[in-house]
Amino acid sequence: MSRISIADLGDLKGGENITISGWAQEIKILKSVTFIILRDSTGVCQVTIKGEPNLIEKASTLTRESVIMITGTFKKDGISKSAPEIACTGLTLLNPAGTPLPLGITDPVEADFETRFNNRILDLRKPKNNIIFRAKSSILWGIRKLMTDEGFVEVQTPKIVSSATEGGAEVFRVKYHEKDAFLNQSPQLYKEMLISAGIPKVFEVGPAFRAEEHNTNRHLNEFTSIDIEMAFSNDDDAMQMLELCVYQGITELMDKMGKELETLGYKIVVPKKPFPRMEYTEGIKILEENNVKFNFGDDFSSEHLKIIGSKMDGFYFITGWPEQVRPFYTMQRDDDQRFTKSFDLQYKELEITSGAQRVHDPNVLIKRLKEKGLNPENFEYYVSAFRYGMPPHAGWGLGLERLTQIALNIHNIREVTLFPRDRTRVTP
Ligand code: AMO
Repeated sequence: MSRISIADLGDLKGGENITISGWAQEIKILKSVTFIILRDSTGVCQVTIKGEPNLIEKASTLTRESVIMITGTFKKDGISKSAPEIACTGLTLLNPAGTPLPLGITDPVEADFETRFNNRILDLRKPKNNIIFRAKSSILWGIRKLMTDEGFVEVQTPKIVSSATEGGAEVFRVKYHEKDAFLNQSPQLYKEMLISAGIPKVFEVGPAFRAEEHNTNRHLNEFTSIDIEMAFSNDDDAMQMLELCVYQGITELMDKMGKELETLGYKIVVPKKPFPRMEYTEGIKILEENNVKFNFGDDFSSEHLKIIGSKMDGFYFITGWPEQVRPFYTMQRDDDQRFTKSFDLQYKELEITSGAQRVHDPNVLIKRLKEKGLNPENFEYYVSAFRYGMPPHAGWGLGLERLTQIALNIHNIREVTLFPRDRTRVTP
């Protein structure tokens, strides 16, 4: 079936015979003329049927959102000002849509959230929602390109694992033959092990699972984690690579889709590098200046981060986190062990990345595991990778959904997730 897209019509001179397929968005039967508004993933066009009783008959039985194929002549200067026009000579119904539609694609009043996400495939047909996933793909492509150019190897690590990495309570347990296993919260341990395996720069884009009970606009139970790990590197090297990644991802989006996104109401702003850096202790000072009581060693809550973030413009790092709030694999500062060589990348109150230089001495790692109340025996497969020559290394994990949220200025993380998994939703 030879087929062109609606966007391709812009390249035609007029008068060509064409075949085009898509969804019948609207059908209007008037006295002297019948119109079908046809939509595909690239736009809408107007199909005009005049004086062809057979075609008018077929059009009159069409239901909205049926899939059709139109043959006809492209009219350069048709009557429609807003959409390209095709004078129809043939109409084939490829698959009818049932009625009533649970949700209208062009209805001016937005359906409620539950209806939208219960009928997500229809919700995704709306151009403003559909474009989000091309944008997400474009951001990821920008990052993938950069990482590959920088010599990183893209890897795939297990998602069914035997130990939790980021906190025991937030892990999904799965039955694995005779044993219990977990869904991976992060590729953390495996990406570090690969440094010892002689792959000095690794990156991975994959699902991460968190059994968090939160019901917020920034938490999912399954999200896409972009992870990197670099050998012979410290926290500063990792931060510089992160800055570059965020910049490249958003630049790719701007270059490829900036104009198109703007027509749908999204405004893309490419961030300026370098991103400002603030120490954890400076964050505490800001809170105290705002009369907020805060105990050293606590994590900042989203309310705290709202206050701190209001002082910052765009992306910024918070560095030098106390060891209490960072995982066992995080390296402590040489000069003051209360602090770690770690960082978060923030955008206002939203955390989009955590990273650090890691412990590379197996004895320190075992000590840190114990201090965090974890049993080193459960991590032996990981610790053993440190026993035979593990280089110093650093890396980070970046949430692709949160980065997409920020790039498009979208409030709820579910909007940038095709089929979100949250506290109450596991279908569709
Ligand atoms: P962390 O647990 O901070 O660090 O996660 C890294 C980034 O992943 C995203 N993220 C989430 N996105 C949506 N829903 C969630 N429930 C969720 N949880 C986390 C955020 C966050 O900044 N192993 C470390 C990374 C490292 O040090 O390399 C880790 O996973 O954007």
